[in-house]
Amino acid sequence: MQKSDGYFITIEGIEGVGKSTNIATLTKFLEEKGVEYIVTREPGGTELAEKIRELLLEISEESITELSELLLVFAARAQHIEKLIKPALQSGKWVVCDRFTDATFAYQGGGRGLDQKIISALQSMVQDELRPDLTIILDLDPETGLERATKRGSLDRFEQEKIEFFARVRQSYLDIAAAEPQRCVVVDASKPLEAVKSDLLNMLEQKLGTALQETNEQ
Ligand code: Z5A
Repeated sequence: MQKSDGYFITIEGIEGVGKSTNIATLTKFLEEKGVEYIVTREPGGTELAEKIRELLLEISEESITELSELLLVFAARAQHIEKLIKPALQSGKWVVCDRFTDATFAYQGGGRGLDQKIISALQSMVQDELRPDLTIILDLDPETGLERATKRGSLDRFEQEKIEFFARVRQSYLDIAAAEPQRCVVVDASKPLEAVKSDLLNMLEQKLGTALQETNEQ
């Protein structure tokens, strides 16, 4: 990416962790700083990728194999990157994405137990050099996350997994954060919403100073 390109932020965590809720805080922050941005999500973000999302989330009679699930996730991502993410970044917009490839390492890798090397190979093939500039990992114990998700309504195919599955997903996210401290920030999402919001805003002020200055100078 060129210097004039936008900044790529992803937000991650297990179900019910509060991604949607905290994206609202993040986008309000960007608006106040005068940043042009788009918000998108994975799987999804384009018409075709949203159709793939439906296939991934619906509960159907024919079970999806682990490899099919992985390939569907990357098929949606390939479309999303070429049709939405890259054009937005190249036009100087910031991109806020609800989940990205860390979710694949966490769910298909940690959760399902698929080989990380296969995921890395697909990542290189589909994304080339594209990686998030900042990844916010909202961290919460799976019991609380599922409790929050359950209160919200009926559960999708992933949300019906056992608690052990989500414990592995959570651990994978924490491993990613430990391996890439420059890119990833872990926010404790078990606190009351106002406290999470305040932690998030403090972190954004600290982390985004240079990027905001560069954007405003362009
Ligand atoms: N998936 C995958 O397997 N591989 C991949 O590569 C990708 C995805 C990209 C869809 O994702 C599924 O796709 C996902 C993994 C898989 N698995 N599932 N399920 P999704 O992001 O659309 O699904 P989700 O995780 O269920 O997200 P969500 O439904 O949007 O939840 P959320 O955004 O994290 O939570 P929320 O809606 O903001 O908050 C949930 C409730 O908790 C709500 O009532 C809030 O008011 C409340 N809340 C939030 N924060 C707090 C605090 N701090 N205290 C108390 N209550 C709170």
